[in-house]
Amino acid sequence: MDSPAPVAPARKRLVDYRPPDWLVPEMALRFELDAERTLVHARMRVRRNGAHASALQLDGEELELLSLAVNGVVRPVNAAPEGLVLEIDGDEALIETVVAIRPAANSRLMGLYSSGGNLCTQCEAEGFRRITFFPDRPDVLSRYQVRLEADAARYPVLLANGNPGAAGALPDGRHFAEWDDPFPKPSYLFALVAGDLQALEDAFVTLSGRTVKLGIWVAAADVPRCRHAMESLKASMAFDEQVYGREYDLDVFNIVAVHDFNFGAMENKGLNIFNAKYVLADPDTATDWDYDAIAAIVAHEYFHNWSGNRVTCRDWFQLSLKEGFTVFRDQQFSAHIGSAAVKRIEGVRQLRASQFPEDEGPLAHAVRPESYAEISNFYTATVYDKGAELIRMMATRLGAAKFRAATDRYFADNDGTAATVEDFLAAMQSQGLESELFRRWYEQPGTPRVAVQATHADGRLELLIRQSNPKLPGAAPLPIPLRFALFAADGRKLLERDDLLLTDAETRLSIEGIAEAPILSLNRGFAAPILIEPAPRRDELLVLAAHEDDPFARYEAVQQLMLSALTASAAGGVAIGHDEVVEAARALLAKAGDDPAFVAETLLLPSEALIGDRMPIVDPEAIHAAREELRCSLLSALREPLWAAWRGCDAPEGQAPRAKGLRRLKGILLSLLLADDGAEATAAAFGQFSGAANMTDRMSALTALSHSQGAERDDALRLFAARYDLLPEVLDKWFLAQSSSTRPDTRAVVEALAQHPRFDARNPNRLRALVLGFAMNQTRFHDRDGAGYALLAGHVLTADRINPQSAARLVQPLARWRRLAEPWRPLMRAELERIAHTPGLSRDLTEVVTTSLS
Ligand code: 0A1
Ligand code: ZN
Repeated sequence: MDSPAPVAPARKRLVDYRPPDWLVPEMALRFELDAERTLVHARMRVRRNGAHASALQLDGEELELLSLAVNGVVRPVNAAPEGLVLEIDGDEALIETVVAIRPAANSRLMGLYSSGGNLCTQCEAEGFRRITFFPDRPDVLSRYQVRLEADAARYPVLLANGNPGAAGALPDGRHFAEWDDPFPKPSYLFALVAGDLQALEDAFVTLSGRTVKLGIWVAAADVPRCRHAMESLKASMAFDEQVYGREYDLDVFNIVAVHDFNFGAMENKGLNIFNAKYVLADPDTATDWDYDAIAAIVAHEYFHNWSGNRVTCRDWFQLSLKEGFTVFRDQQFSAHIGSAAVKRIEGVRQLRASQFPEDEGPLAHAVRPESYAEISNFYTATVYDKGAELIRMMATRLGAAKFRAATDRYFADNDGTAATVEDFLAAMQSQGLESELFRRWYEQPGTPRVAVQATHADGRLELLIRQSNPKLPGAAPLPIPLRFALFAADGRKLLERDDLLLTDAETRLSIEGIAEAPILSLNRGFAAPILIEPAPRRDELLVLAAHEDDPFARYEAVQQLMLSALTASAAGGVAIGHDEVVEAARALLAKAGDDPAFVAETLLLPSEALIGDRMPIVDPEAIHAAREELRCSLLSALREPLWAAWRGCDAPEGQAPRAKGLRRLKGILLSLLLADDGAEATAAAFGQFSGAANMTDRMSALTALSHSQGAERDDALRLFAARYDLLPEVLDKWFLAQSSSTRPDTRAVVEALAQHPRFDARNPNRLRALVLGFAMNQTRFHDRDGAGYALLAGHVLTADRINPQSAARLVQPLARWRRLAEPWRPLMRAELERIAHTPGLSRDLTEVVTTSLS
């Protein structure tokens, strides 16, 4: 090794939280905008917070300090690289600074940066310190007044938070615009945008009759592709009024789409900034999945106006206070505008695909972590999605009316403040929730296991229910709402219970009047984010698959049948349980026309990653072989019904739920029809591709073809690239289709695509499509010689010099080395070590790598 092992970076701890020494009630900012060198003039009124003699500490990063004055008295400019420390006499002061920053050179996409010729900002979590000196922490709330000045031709549109004020011309072809935000906010919610943009405009009249002007700002050519985002915004505003009593509070609400963005979108007060992928849509360029994601993310950012902005977080350990709650709110919205059952199935699939593995691996952390080195690494599935599951459990336990009363209380008690998880729990407790118990969920990492032993005799069923958490043996038991039902062997439902709350490590239940030994259906509706052990037997699952009336539980029964066949086959090398899966699939196909969306979700085989998660040691080759074998069994047993169902999937255009369900089913059937890469299916896929009237059908055909050896595959890829060359978010689909291919040449293709003129390692979307797409490709990432891991490690190291947040996310597939079988395990570990021993790594990447190796 060429350098010593890296030292884990210093960590901040929740227990060390102290209120800020100084507050900043008012902040006035003037920007002289320029891509190369922007000048930021800040005037802030600071006030001592309590009786103490501490200096005023201002954070700053990559700022060139040009001048500094305290109460009008100029001070020498000798800023430390990490900020300024100012001794202040008296309890109040006026601090004036001028700094220079370099947006065009900002490849981290944090602070003020340039994207596609426009200027924009990203301040969450700690980006504001890259714009000006400030106590950059969420419990310092200020009233902002902002003046933007820029070249009028290059940046005709100037936007910031709050309501618009004066605007006009300046000498030398420049102009200005002023913005005033009456709501005190933390610095992470600050935003500005300057660019050559046009808006799709609309208006919304609030519950109390105020008219809000809405604008979605994009390049002129993209304006027609903003309609769906606008409809989603208006629907979100109405939903938050109806379901939560929350009204919008400014005169304007603006959204801006940018092509270079680290995450999905950002809830800056009155000026949301979005990754363009989650704004732009029309039937020719966006799949139904894209449409749904846009609606969900527009809603998510809008809902933050209350859960996040009006009530913000005291410190970053409380991140899930705003994120878990807001994800739950956007999930409710998606269920409301689509099919609740299908949304729940999709939500659980996502939770199991990203959060469960996180909770089992070295990067596991509590929903409210106790420490972090780099907060950007904690925008995780655990904080977001498990956090949402915790809110869901509380909402279910209280029931809709009390949950609403509790959220009203939370908003009323904490409006205009920076709150904690305890504040939320207190509001829930006011309506009767067992908040002291639920708090444990925020503190314990790991997915709880619930094991149920049933004994039946003399008409009585005895259940012994045990909970455990392998991450934290002996931890205090969690409150687990366990919804369950009992079924007879002939499918009759014998009993249903929705109100059971497990509070102990062991719970005994005795149920009288059960004539025969029943089949248990546990965790219906996935009411709790837990693993049930053991799964029911295959004969029991067939009964549940046919007779459960809870749609999630019915879905789950089929998935369990598949998983039990797949894990057994992968471990034993012989096909096991295929007949039951075929039987369940045949029954589903027979009912495909009734509920195509449900049938689609249920027919979809568990991913190779999920199969691996259910096995003690992961052998990627055995898992791939087992899954392919099951696909082929399904195809050979059900060839005719599959073809018939695929032909029956023609859907009307548009976003009606049934049409979307039919298209989803069509895509899943097509991929099954291609299980043996037969000529007839390949031709059919190409036919679907070239005849498609929408992106959903086109993309499902391209994805199915991407694995094929047929000549149609290359033709389809070529046609797609030619058609969408100039639309970056669409071209990402083309990169992803190739990096996710199961073909043996995929690694070579990915290496070639990294040299493609349209590949750009500085663009997070493109990097994800090509490199993360490949790293998630369980079939091709795990080469026996470790070349796939080396490829990823190379991109991680390059990315780290450009954008540490990107690098820290890209490296995470390597964190799973411990669970892999030989020969993969040491090869993956070696690549992590290679990264770890590279000098000059960012704090972001160092934290992930050292935690993964420890
Ligand atoms: N609060 C945003 C997530 C977000 C976090 C950090 C970002 O920049 C590095 C951007 C967005 C949300 O939950 O949508
Ligand atoms: Zn959020």
